[in-house]
Amino acid sequence: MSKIIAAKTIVTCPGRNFVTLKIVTEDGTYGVGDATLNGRELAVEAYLTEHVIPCLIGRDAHTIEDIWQYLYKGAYWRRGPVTMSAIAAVDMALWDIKGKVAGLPLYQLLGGACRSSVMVYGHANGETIDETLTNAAAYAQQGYKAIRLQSGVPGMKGTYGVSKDKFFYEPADSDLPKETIWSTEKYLRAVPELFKAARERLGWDIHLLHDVHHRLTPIEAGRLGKDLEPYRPFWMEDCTPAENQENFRLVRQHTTTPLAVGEVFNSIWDCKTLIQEQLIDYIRATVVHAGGITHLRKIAGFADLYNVRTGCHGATDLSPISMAAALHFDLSIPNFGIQEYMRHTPETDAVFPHAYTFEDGMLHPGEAPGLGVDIDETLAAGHPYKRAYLPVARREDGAMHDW
Ligand code: CS2
Ligand code: MG
Repeated sequence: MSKIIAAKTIVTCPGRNFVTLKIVTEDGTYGVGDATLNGRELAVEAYLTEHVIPCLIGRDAHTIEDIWQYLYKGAYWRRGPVTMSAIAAVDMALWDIKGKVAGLPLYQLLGGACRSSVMVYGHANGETIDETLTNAAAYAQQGYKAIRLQSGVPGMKGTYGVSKDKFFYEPADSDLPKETIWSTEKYLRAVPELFKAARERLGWDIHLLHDVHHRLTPIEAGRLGKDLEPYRPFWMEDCTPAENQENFRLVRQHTTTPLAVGEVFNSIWDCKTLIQEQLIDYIRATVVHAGGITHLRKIAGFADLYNVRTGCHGATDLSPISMAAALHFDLSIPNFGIQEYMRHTPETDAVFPHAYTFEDGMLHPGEAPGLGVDIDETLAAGHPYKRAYLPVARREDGAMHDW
């Protein structure tokens, strides 16, 4: 028994907003969990403070599965990004505590390492194909084995994935949602050109990825997948919205390009059909938005039965706590595929000191007990919350489109 005696949230904005949960037990051990939901941060913060923390006090921090079930079933209102991010934060913090008490890095508690380190992909983007590929070549130079390519589309302003600051892409950059313009036709012409040029310039010994960000209909996605086949992409991500999982049947009928989806999923129910019917190759559900390590392990176990591998979301709006949790998880499961790794800014790294390290295109969570990541509360207090929104997209006739 290790009784929970206190818990609190910490909201900080070292360049972007992060919400952290800290749980303390009677012997003074504490654990940290990420509760960041981009653009809706304070909803999760309030959910934790008002509705979860009071229920945690006095419980045994070691009963991770029971607390998970208590928060999930006990809420009555199941699933959804706010609830599942709050549960995830508790779950991460409790695994952190268990690791610290055991004196073991979390991956050891999850069954031990299945691989020596975790292959990650970086983000190369630019206004033009040339600029994108110059950035991609720089990633390759740093040892990256996999790179995501996003490039500006001629005739379209503000394409998804193209940043002002090339090194640290941060889409949530305005006080109110910024409006961008979208043209499916222009986009569908541009992406195959990008991949053709990429293979000519970067060769074939590097994995290339692309994120469609839910912008296409299933048949348009099928066409893009087919057009990209000659360049052998590692995956085509979020090619069409997945609320209707059957959408992917149509995409699958038309292309052999591997499909990845799931960064906005909250639970195993969001991907049950996708996995069971083998409509996807990579599931991108992630620790913070899909109910924590406890639930993500269930998703991965289910996916393994159907030859679906993982490719956890790892954008900068997931704090280093989520990154650490993802790395322990990635190291320990048999059907790991790839891990997204968008580097955090030095300000964020200073607020969240961490044990994970990058070498030669691979990440390792390190050997510190628990998650191996902490929060410097004094530094965090120096960066107060600042409202920030993701952009929205409109078609050329003004109608709303998926951003
Ligand atoms: C993206 C994200 O990393 C990705 O694949 O789709 O940048 C996404 O836009 C943000 O995480 C949204 O919060
Ligand atoms: Mg994405």
